[in-house]
Amino acid sequence: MADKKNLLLLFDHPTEPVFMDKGKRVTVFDVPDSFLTDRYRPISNEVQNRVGDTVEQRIPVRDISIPDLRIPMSLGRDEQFSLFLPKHRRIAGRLIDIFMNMRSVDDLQSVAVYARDRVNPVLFNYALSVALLHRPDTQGLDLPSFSQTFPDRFIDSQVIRKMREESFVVQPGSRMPITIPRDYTASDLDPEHRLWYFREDLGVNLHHWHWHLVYPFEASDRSIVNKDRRGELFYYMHQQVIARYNAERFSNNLARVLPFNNLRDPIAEGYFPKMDSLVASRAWPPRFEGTKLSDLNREADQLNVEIGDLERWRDRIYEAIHQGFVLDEQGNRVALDEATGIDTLGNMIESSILSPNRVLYGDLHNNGHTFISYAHDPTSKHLESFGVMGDVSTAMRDPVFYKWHSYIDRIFQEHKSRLPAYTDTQLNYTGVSITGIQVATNGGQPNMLTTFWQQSDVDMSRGFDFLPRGNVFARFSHLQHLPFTYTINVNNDSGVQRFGYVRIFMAPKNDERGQPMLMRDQRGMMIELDKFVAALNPGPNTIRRRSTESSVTIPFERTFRNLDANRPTAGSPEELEFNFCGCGWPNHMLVPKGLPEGLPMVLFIMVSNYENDRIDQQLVGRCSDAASYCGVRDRLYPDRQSMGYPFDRLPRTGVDRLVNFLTPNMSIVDVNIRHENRTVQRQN
Ligand code: CUO
Repeated sequence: MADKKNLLLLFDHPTEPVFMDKGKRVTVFDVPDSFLTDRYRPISNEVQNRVGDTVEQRIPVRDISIPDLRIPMSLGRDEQFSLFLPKHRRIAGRLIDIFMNMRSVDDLQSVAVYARDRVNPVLFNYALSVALLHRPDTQGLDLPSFSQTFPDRFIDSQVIRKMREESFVVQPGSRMPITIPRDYTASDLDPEHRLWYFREDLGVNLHHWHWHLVYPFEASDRSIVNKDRRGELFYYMHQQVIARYNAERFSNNLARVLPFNNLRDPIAEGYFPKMDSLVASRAWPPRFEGTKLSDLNREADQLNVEIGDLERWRDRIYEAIHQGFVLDEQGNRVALDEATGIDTLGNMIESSILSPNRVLYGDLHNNGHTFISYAHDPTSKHLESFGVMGDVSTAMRDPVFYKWHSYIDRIFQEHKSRLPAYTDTQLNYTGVSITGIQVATNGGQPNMLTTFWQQSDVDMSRGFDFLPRGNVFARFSHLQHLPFTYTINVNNDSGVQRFGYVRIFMAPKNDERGQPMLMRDQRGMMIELDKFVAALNPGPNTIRRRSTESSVTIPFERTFRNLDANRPTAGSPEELEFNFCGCGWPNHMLVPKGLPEGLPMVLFIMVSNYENDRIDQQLVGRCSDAASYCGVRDRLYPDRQSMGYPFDRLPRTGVDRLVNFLTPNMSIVDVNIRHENRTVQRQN
């Protein structure tokens, strides 16, 4: 029987023919001759034995009759694949179905080997990833990081060239890491470029790609899409990205991002990605400053959408929000209520196939990505493909991503602002009060956080095709912070043991003009840092929690998942933990950069009554440690409150400042984030 782990080798060297050697142990698939493509079939002997004696492992591939692949093959091998294009989604859906429906791992392996050299490599990677994440017989597999398979989507093309040279000329043991320059996409003439370290961070982009992989918006098997509160999670994860981005803007003396709320306005910001697509062998197109959107009419992509369509969808969405209900396809009213309204809107605005009515409310957010990504060639006159906004692995690089998503968030907030405010009673936890909170780095001053730069090396060799084997490392600079610990003093006067859900957020203290923020502004800038359950014994309790335990983040090693090293022992509980997914905000980006002189922030901690919040379910054997933005695989979102609680709604009347919002089970403290402009090398 085929070993499911071998399927992962099919991700290696995505544009090389399938019979070429794979993996760190030289492994080849014994491909039936009839599976080879026309170029290689006549010389099968020659090509299949090209690695010769060095082969350490041969994987037999059964010759089965292959399902009809015409639809997946209708996308060219060297075209750019994008999930935002309906045509490509249909094609992907078909391939996912084929992979999902194979009866056994053996058959899946055969069809995947056959398909690999015939379908578009990015489409192949996506469809196989979705299938491996969702098939019951391929659970526990650890998908390779997308940045290692397609490094061209994450790093400068000049670096790629240097890495090729290094792998070609130098033996594996003597290769040096190639440094990705810190400032390669623009100069300081562009103020937006100050945010390069956020927008172009490998971990941030990997998180976003992974999130969309775990929460696809379309699949013919509805259960793949229909996950617990996925619409709400779409809203919340992206809302948090904007909140984080704005804190980074404050860390660079820039004002909050302005939403792209008039689709006919020119987009002030330009973006020149300086990346080449490995699959298309073309540069990712840039967008010049002041580019305007145009109606799209791209025959080959089956795209014919007008800006007017987007505006109509937007108006209908606003109308639904103001009326408090949406109309489903049968004309029934579906209430946008406190419990499920945001989830409905999330699916409707994104949109996913769970949208109550795609004819009426359209496909606003996805089309925004598409319009922006084709702004340079809306009619395909120049045969150009989409820009970085057209793909989830690259979209966050572009400043316009944040403008678009701020706008999308504004629509969600329109709904949230119409919900009743949480009352004192709802917010309070009778008998439980916080008497003090503090945050400190090891041996550091209380309530002072420190950030700096770090250089880390990531092995990119899986994605380097047609080159000698062996590791080849990219060295990149990223933000980092000193780890810290929260100390929370909580009194439990109830006389019995209770449980609290500890919710930790942070937001800038002042606005861009240096004025203390109003609660209604500040709540939108609250960054979730952590959420966890704590047992509260009668009397005083001291809770300590480390920043590395955050429910928002995953550790560096998991973001970059080096599958060969750092792997927990097979079968151990740690391995099960390791296996879930690379979804999770990268821990190195937990804390905003801050300013050299310190960025004043306010830390907020609330202990809510866990009895009201708890979801009873078993979490054993599933990675659930980055649940805040990613949920828990095959489980319910582990919090009964709305995502972003208690800041997801406007404060009750009379509360204009955060300090007036506090009930006894909440506390705030001023925190300063100081940035030290120094670079340390990560010790691997
Ligand atoms: Cu994640 Cu617009 O949804 O990028």
